[in-house]
Amino acid sequence: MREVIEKKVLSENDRLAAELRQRYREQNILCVNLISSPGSGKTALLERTLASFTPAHSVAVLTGDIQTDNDARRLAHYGFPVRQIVTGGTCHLDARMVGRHLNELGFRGPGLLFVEKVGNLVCPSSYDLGETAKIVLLSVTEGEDKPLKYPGIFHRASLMILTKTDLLPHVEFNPDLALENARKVHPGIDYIALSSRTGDGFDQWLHWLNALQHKVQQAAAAISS
Ligand SMILES: Nc1nc2c(ncn2[C@@H]2O[C@H](COP(=O)(O)OP(=O)(O)OP(=O)(O)O)[C@@H](O)[C@H]2O)c(=O)[nH]1
Ligand SMILES: [Mg+2]
Repeated sequence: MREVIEKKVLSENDRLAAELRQRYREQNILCVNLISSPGSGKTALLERTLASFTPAHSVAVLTGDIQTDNDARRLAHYGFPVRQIVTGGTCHLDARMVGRHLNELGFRGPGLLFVEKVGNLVCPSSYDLGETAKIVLLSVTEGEDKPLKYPGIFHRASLMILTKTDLLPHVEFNPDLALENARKVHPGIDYIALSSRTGDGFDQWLHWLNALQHKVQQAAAAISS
């Protein structure tokens, strides 16, 4: 019985996610989702990323949490539209929540939409939100085995970001082994190591985002021509 209900909920979510995907395509929005365990540095990555943009950038953020609007308050300092989605206990965002908050935010493309998911490596990976790309963050304090323990999200993500690399001298963590484990699960996954504290690796991250945005724009131009 529980399985039947779960399947129904997921198929309704898939329908709404398809609507979001269509909307992103029509409005030329690049939507990237950030997924990680609690505290791996999703909001810190967004803070430094937003700080690197000029006011002319078309960018918005939806950030999910079970409780509090702490992350939205942190991100609002950079002058771009930001909205907190408080799930009130649910461990993931679903497509309905994203659609509703996107309407309230009033963000229209073309542009870049970041969605920070509720900190969790399990539940968020099953919910399609219509995004262009999923990005999984792993911090150097979490252990190299996480891609093997939580393969679902590493399998679905286009990019793995190793975060908090400034802490590497203080922890026992082997980045090569973490990447090797991620590529056992998903051989084609892209990889960037960075620190939101020092900014190391940010050039590579911003370049990755630009390249993806360019690819999406070219695909949209090819469809409309
Ligand atoms: N040293 C160091 N600390 C970091 C870095 N990035 C984030 N932190 C710290 O790690 C803690 C958690 O960072 P957040 O950005 O809030 O992590 P999060 O993934 O958004 O957390 P949730 O939204 O609660 O899941 C904070 O104390 C940050 O200051 C980093 O690159 N280096
Ligand atoms: Mg956060």
